[in-house]
Amino acid sequence: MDIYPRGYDGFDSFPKKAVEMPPTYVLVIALGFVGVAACFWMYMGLHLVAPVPRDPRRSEKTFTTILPDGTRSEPRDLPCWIDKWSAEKEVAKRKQGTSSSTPLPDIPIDAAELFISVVVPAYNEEERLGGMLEEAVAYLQERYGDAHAGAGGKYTREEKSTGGNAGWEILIVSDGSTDKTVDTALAFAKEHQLSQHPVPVPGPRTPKPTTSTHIPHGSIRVVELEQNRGKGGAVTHGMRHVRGQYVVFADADGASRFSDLDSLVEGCRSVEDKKGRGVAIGSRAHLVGSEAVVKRSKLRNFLMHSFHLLLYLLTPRATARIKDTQCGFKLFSRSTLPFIVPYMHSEGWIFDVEMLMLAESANINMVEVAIGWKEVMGSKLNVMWDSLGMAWGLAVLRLAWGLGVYKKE
Ligand SMILES: Nc1nc2c(ncn2[C@@H]2O[C@H](COP(=O)(O)OP(=O)(O)O)[C@@H](O)[C@H]2O)c(=O)[nH]1
Ligand SMILES: [Mg+2]
Repeated sequence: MDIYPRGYDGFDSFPKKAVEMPPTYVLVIALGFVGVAACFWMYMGLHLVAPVPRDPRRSEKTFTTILPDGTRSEPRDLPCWIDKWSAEKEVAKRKQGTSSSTPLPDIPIDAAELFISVVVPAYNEEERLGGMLEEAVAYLQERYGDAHAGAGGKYTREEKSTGGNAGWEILIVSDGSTDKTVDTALAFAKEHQLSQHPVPVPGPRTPKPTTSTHIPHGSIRVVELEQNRGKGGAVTHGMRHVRGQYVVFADADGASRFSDLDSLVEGCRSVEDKKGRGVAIGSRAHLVGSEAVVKRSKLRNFLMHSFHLLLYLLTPRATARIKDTQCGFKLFSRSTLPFIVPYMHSEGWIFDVEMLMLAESANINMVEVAIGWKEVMGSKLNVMWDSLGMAWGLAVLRLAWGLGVYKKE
């Protein structure tokens, strides 16, 4: 059937009327306005979506440990280098006045009290934490010795100068855990402090351990965040309260081979600048193609490669060159901390990238060190959602840096 009225012969039969275009300069001005408005709203929107870490609550600035008689301590004030440092910085700023454009001089932080601090972010880790701690304390005690006695371990005695610091501490930051993570940590500390031959706890690398390590009292401290913040929030909180000359963070599941810690310390020392600043990044890049990585789901590997591409495109040069930014085993020398920790924003999985970008922006040398790794059952990472979250987090982070929403002040 013919559905068009008689006489219709296509568009050409419509009356032709010339549409009058506005002059080019009007178009350019209008486009300019749209561009400026878009930037303005993006900038305002960024302020809304860019994470701003909340201040620590009173109880989060305390820790619990096991006393020499085996009882659980009352919450005690957690030593905190950053509070004193921030106050001194404020005073220096005021003295200098707002009009001065000369950069503030570096303000040093409290001196180290021991050789190494291990920060362990732990979110509902009652199952996995014990095995990780078993492996960690065996290594720490043997290598770095007893902080109380001032007696060093093998590393301190035989190998390198440690600036007079011996000993170690573990700071477990329970990230709003709702299971028995805290009790597990303190029960482990009690058993390993009181008994000369504690009952060993199986871990990912030693499913049937035969020996265990007696540890000095107070070397394991537990801090509890009132609400879950995410791995980045937990690690940053821990790093604000460390006493070590070196600081490493490690996952609670024991996925990284703890005995690779010395390689991180050595790696860091090899790149430290005159101010003693350096970062050593545990890396699993050499394992790509190996069983550990191939065993992961195809989706996880695909997302990993996409994330690498995004990182390469979005991050500045030195950070983009790091092959494995996400490894949960990174070490910082103490004098590096005030260039990174006070300026952290990311609460979730993308925090590693922010740490590296901050190090890069302060011209701190970074080195990647190959470490052993074992996928451990029970990961709470949701591959799909957390990957999307990381991509979003990275974009927000990059924009917030680029547009001056995040400042180093
Ligand atoms: N999933 C998760 N892990 C957290 C959180 N806060 C701290 N963590 C710790 O982050 C570390 C890595 O977590 P894991 O689930 O093993 O992730 P994966 O190794 O990337 O698969 C562990 O020590 C967790 O306990 C959180 O909010 N969610
Ligand atoms: Mg893990």
